[in-house]
Amino acid sequence: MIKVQAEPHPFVFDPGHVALLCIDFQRDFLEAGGFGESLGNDVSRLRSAIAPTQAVLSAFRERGWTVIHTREGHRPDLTDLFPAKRDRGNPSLRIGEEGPMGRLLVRGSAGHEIVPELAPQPAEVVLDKPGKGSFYATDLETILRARGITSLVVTGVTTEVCVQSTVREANDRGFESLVLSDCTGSYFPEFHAAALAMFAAQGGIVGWVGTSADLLDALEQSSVRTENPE
Ligand code: C5J
Repeated sequence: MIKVQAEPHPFVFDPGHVALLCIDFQRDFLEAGGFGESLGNDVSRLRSAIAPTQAVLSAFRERGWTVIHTREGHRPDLTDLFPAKRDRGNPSLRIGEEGPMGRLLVRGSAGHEIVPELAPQPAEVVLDKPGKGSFYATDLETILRARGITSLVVTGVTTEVCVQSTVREANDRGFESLVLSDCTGSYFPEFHAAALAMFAAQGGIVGWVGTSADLLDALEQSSVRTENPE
């Protein structure tokens, strides 16, 4: 078992049953001209999550552990887009309209792709979802159960929308989630802080919150123990 410093108490997981979730690191949310910017957001605020997530991704890849990337987006004919989602707010461009990176939040558009820094490798699962939560209208639960996954390390954007929905959905399905504070990000620093506080409050009512440094430290120590058994 591997033990990681976290709030509200250490996160303990079995390395044979863990997956890394990288939620919606898409150009549409992180780059200028995408869906995030169409809503009036400063997209540069999400970029601090990229470098620490790269380090965690590398650690999972080196160990051959499951990595799952999600992407929020819709079919090109928009048959899976509810009017309630399409018509919400007052964006400069709506979902499905043509922007500088192609049609906003539409599968196959350049903006729908994951940023190159965190691009999936061929063996990794890439899961397209029409909603905010990663379990809604996807086969994520089937994939996790088929692989015997019980613990999730969660990274992604945005903390209080797709990350929060996913971690709550995971919790209700019996998965244990460690959300990495520096590998998640929001256009609103106060929402980022509040969402993280909510996960770990009340004894970890939704999950655990930690840092990439503490996770990587725990992984390193467990490798040393495995290489030099006492
Ligand atoms: C949003 C997401 N914020 N991935 N999506 O609309 O968090």
